[in-house]
Amino acid sequence: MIKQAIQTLRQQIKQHDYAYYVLDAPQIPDNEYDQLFSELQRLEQQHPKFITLDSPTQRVGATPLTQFASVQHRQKMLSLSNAFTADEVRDFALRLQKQLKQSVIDCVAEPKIDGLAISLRYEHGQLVQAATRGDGNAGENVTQNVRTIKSIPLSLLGDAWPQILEVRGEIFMPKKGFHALNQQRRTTGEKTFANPRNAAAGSLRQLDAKITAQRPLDFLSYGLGEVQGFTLPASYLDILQQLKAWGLPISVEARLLHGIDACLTYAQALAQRRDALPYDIDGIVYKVNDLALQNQLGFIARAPRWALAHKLPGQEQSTQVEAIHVQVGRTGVLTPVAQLKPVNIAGVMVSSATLHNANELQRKDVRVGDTVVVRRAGDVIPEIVNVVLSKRPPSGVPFVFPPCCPVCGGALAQVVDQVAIRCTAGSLCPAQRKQALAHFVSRDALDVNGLGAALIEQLVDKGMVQTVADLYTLTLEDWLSLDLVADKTAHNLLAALENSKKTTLPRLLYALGIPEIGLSTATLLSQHCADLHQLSQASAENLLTIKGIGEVTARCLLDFFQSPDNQRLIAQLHHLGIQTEKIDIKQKLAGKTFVLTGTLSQMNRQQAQAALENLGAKVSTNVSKKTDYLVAGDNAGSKLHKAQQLGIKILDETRFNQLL
Ligand code: JCF
Repeated sequence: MIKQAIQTLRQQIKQHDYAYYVLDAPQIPDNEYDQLFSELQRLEQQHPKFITLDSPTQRVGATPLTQFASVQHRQKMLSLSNAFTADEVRDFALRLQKQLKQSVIDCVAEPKIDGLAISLRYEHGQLVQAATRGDGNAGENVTQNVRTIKSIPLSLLGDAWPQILEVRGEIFMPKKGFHALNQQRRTTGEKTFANPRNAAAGSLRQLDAKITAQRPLDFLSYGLGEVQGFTLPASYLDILQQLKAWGLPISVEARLLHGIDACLTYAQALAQRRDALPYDIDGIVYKVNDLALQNQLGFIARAPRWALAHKLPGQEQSTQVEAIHVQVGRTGVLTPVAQLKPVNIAGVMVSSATLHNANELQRKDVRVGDTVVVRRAGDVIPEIVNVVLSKRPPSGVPFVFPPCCPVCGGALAQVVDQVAIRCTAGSLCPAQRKQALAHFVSRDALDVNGLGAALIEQLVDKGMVQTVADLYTLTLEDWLSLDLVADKTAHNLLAALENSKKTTLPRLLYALGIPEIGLSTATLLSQHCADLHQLSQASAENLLTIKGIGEVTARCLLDFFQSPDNQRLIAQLHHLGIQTEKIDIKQKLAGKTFVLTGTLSQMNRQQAQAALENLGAKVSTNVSKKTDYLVAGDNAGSKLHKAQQLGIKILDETRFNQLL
C-alpha cells in the first residue's frame, strides 16, 4: 500500500519535472507541486526502506538538456531549504541558536527572485564560462547566451580581482520586459510564456544567442563558488559589496537584520510590496551574515544549514472555468474572458481571467468545466496559464468563438498586422459606446463625479445618448427618468457635467479615447498646442517635430481628426462650452530640483528631462539634500537608496505621470 503510494507520487513528480524543466510548460501550480514533494518526503522518512536512488527527493534539480555541453561545477551549486510558515522560520532560528550557542544571530534578508540559478566563472577578471545549476553537480554551458545579458560584466572592474572567481546568482526576466515580450508575441500569434521564470529559462536555452540577446534578461548576484587568489571578506554583506565593486549587480533590497523577529518583519513588509517589485519573487532568503558562523554550520545534502528560503504564497493556483464570455472593448477589440470559481491567489480573490484573444483561447483550448492554472501578478489582469488536461471532464467541448459581435451583431474584422479581432460597428455598437462614455467621464479624463457604469448603461440602452456630446444636452427630466436617480442625484449630475466643461487640454485630449493617446502623450502634445482646434489642424510633419511623438502616434492623431464624425463631435463640444484653460505650465515646477533614475516604460531619459524642464524644473544627476523629487523607474539602484536615506520624496512612474 505505502510502496504503491510512494511510487505513484514519484511518477507524478517526474512528469511535472519534465513539463517544468524540459518543456518550460508547467502543468500545475508550484504550491501543488510542493505538496506532492512534501508528501513523498514524509512517506519516505517514515519508511526509509522504500527510498531508491532515482527518487526525486534524492537529487537537487533536473537533468541537463543535451543541446548544451555539460559543465562540472567545481563547487556544488546549492539550493535552499524551504520554510512555509513563520513557525518554520522560527524553528530555523532555534536550530541556529542551538548549534552556534548564541541567542541572537545577525542575518541578511533579501528577496528570493524567481529565475534561474547561474554560475559565472571569471578567470583573471574575464568571464570565461557561465553554467546553469543543472543537478547541482553538473549544469549546462550557456556562456554564449549569458554574454548577451547586459547587466553581466564581461570583465571585472578594477584590477584587484582573484585569479579565479565564480559568482553565483539569479538570471531573471523583469516583469515589464516579460509583459512586453508576451504582448508582442500575442499580437503576432506566437506562443506566449507562462511566467517570467519560464520566459527567462526559454530565453537562456536558445541555441542561437542572437535570440537571447533580444530578450530582456537581467541578473543579480548572491554568492560565490570556487575562489582562488583572494581572501574572502568576513561576512555575506561584505561579499555583496565586494561583488558590487567588481561590477556585478547585487540586490538593493538586502538588509542586515538582528535576530529572527526582524527577519519576519522584513518578510511581511516585502510581501506587501511584492506586486510593486520589478521582478517576480517566490519568497525571502535569510542568510547568516558571519562567514565564520556559516562555516561552523556547514551543509546538508542539497542546501546550506546557514540559509533558508521563506516561501510566499504562489502566484499561480488552479481552479475551474465556470463560463467563457467574449467582451467588447472601448475600441471594439474582442477579448474572451473566463469566469472562474473564485480562488485566493497570493491574498487576492480572483474570479475571472483574461484569455487575451481568439488565437490564444484556441491554442490553450480552454473549455467550460476545465481545471486551469491561473496566474495573478501585480496589478496585471489575471490570466490563464494552461489547462490541467488530466482533469478535463469528458463532457468538455471546444469553445466556439462568435462569428459576429456578441453585443451588437456587427461584422468582425481582423486588426491589420495583428491577431486581434474587432467589431467594426464603432460607436454604433452599444458596448463600444458605453465604454467610450465611461472613459470620457473617468477620473483622469473629464472627471464627472457620480456618472458610473450603471447610469451609462441605462443612457445607452434607452437610446438617450449617442456621443459624449449628448451627455451635455440631457435635461433634469431625462436624468430623473433613469432608475436609481432621484432629485438630488439628478441635480448633482447636472452640476458635475457643467463643472467638467472647464477642463485642461491634456484631460480633454485623453478623454476622446484616441488610440495611442494616453495621459502622458496627451500632456506632451498639450505642451505644443494652444487648443484642440490647433492640434486638429497639425500636419504629420508638425507632429513629428515634437520629441516623443513617433509615426504611429502621429498616424492615429491624423486618422482621428480626419474623420467627419470626429470633426462634428469636436465642433459640438466647442459649442456646448467645453473649454480648455491655459495653465501657465512654465511656472508649475519652477524652483524644484529633480533627479531621474532607473528606466521608465513610457519615455526615455531625454524625454522625461525635457518634460520636466518644460515645466520649469531643474534636472540634476546626483541626489543631494537639495533634491526635491527622485523619479525612480525600474531597476533603480544606489540613487534610490540614497534618496530613501535622505528622506527625499520618491515618485514611481505612475505618480510621475500624474504629476506631469
Ligand atoms: O534569489 C534567489 N533565487 C536566491 C537563490 C537567492 C539566494 O541568496 C540564494 C539562492 C540559492 C542558493 N542563495 C543560495 C545559497
